[in-house]
Amino acid sequence: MSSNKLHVNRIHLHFLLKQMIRIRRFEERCVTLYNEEKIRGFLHLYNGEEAIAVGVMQALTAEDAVLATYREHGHALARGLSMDSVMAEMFGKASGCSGGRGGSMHLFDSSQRFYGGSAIVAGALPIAVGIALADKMLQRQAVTCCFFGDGAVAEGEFHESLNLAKLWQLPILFICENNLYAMGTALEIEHSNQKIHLKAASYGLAAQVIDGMNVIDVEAAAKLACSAIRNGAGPHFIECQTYRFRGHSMFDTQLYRNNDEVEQWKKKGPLIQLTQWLKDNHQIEPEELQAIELAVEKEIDAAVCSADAADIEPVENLLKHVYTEVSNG
Ligand SMILES: Cc1ncc(C[n+]2csc(CCOP(=O)(O)OP(=O)(O)O)c2C)c(N)n1
Ligand SMILES: [Mg+2]
Repeated sequence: MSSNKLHVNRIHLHFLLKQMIRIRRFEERCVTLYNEEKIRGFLHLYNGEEAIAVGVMQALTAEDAVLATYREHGHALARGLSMDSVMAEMFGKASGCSGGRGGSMHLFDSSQRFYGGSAIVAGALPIAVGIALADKMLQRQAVTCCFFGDGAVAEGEFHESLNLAKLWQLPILFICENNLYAMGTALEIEHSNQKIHLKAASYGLAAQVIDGMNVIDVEAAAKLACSAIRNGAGPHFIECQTYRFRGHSMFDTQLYRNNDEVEQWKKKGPLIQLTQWLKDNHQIEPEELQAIELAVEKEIDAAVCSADAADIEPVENLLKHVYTEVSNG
């Protein structure tokens, strides 16, 4: 683990660890709830990738906009959506952040400028371009941060979006979560050039590749990029190398990868890495770690309890939130 941690204060390191633990434990509980059929539909877990959402979020302000994929529970929690509202959404309840209409893949909260959650691979990129263009035209001092997977890089929308973002010098931070697989398709059988950041550089974006398992490195890179963007340097691109420890979604036989590979990556997982470093450098006591785990468990228990007790939206609301009002005449 890099020595730059020595320059980060203890309280902040504990905060980062807690955020990653919140996401990990929240999703572990979601697995149980899924098996109990409290949560239905698709469920894609961020297990192993937590350092990216948590690290990048440290560079953003409340004015900035955030977009993510269908693997976005971590981004929503790290952005500051309450666990209650995210859990209720997982249950499909009216008190959920998307009114129970979105579920796991469509977490949304415009009050936090968290614009989803999108089931379409690469679907968030053109939306990010639109949001950043609007912010620029309205002279709002905001960065739009768009998270997406390596699978998005094979889509035309990726190339169109990067091109326009650079052409119009838009304030966008593109974060590619390169976990080596698009569902069951390995990067090397999908891409002629597997150095994703070079594709971004070819459109003129400032682009780099970093260790996405190291939350401090992620935070540092995101802060540098955001500060350049805020100073008018145009869009930036960070490829974060990472790995998902579980299957693509709840149903995945994982025949496309072997167990050794998974175990090797688990050894450098973001929680293990930071916890070990804190212990080795006498920056965390066992009781402090226990207190974090306990506080997270309580928060999750409360979120499950309130989601369970919440109502589903009444059927009279069925036609609300569609583009056109339906006339009775
Ligand atoms: C436009 C589109 N094509 C195909 C799919 C089906 N699909 C769902 S997830 C996925 C793979 C995406 O991989 P990646 O972007 O690397 O994200 P990861 O799951 O690894 O986080 C595909 C092809 C989709 N949802 N949208
Ligand atoms: Mg992927």
